[in-house]
Amino acid sequence: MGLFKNIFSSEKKKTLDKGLEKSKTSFFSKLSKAVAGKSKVDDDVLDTLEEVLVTSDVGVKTTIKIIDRIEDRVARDKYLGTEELNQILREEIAGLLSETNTGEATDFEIPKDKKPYVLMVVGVNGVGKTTTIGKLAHQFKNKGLNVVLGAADTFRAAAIDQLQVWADRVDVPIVKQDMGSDPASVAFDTLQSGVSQNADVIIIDTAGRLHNKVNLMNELTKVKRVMQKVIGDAPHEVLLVLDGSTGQNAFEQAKQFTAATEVTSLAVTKLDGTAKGGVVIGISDQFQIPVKYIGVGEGIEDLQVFNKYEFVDSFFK
Ligand SMILES: Nc1nc2c(ncn2[C@@H]2O[C@H](COP(=O)(O)OP(=O)(O)O)[C@@H](O)[C@H]2O)c(=O)[nH]1
Ligand SMILES: [Mg+2]
Repeated sequence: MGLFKNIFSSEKKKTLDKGLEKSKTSFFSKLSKAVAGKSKVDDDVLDTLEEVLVTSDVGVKTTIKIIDRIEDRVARDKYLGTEELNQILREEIAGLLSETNTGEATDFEIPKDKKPYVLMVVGVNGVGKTTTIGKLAHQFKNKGLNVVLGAADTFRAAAIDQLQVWADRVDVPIVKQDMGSDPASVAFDTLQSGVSQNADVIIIDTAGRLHNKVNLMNELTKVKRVMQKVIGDAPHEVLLVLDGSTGQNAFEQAKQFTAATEVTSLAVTKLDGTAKGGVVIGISDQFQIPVKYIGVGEGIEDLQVFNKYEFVDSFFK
């Protein structure tokens, strides 16, 4: 068992390393420039370091915390090379994230007394909701759980088709209606179907146009209310999906969504192929809601449970 676990985690780590390559390269080259020709940590180096973190999408508040920690730790005017500075950064950021009260990385735990367990997925259009649902369904299925998908993004026909493609790929049932039908009605049908099939997990896809509009939030509230007619305490999880490649924009969306609707966990997607991976560090530090998953590719296996330490380790290698 131990051996398999190690093989699996090293595969996982490789995908993560590869996914974060762009963020890393960009960060490292900025960091190297910041300390090039410097022989000690002076105000100038700290200012530049601050700039490097902010431009790597870590966010201003988290950056200030990191700089404070480094100031406390490193004696002023001490000589430090890029490697050493990087090592200190890694330790301080890992330390900072370990103090957030969102706990250790875990999968969604499906409690035995919540059957079916209802997971509602929300987020702005294009962030990766449907893809993340497909990947999650695959993971649940691999654990031997019966999954039912609900196509409550009825805004575009393509959105329904896309969830159907994932349902076929993963080989799980899907409940859908025509484009333009009431999302709450689809959610209702899905929960009824899930109950009658004795499903373990139900995942509801939702539309995500215009997160800053009151009607989207009203629609989500209505979807929830209607689901509760079938399962009183549904949804058990509301997963907000954020597109990591949009950097600070993802941060803004997290702020707006969590203010407007109850979100219980976060997923940050598209960390592969972007230099903005630092945003996960800021989000993880600033929100009380745990980042549960990260998307590191378009493939079915490219969704990882977010582990703060692994992430920092990959980012600052
Ligand atoms: N590279 C990459 N692409 C992703 C990831 N997650 C989703 N995508 C792509 O992002 C696009 C939008 O995803 P989709 O699931 O349709 O977003 P939705 O509108 O929120 O449902 C699709 O082309 C996906 O393949 C990821 O982790 N990495
Ligand atoms: Mg979609």
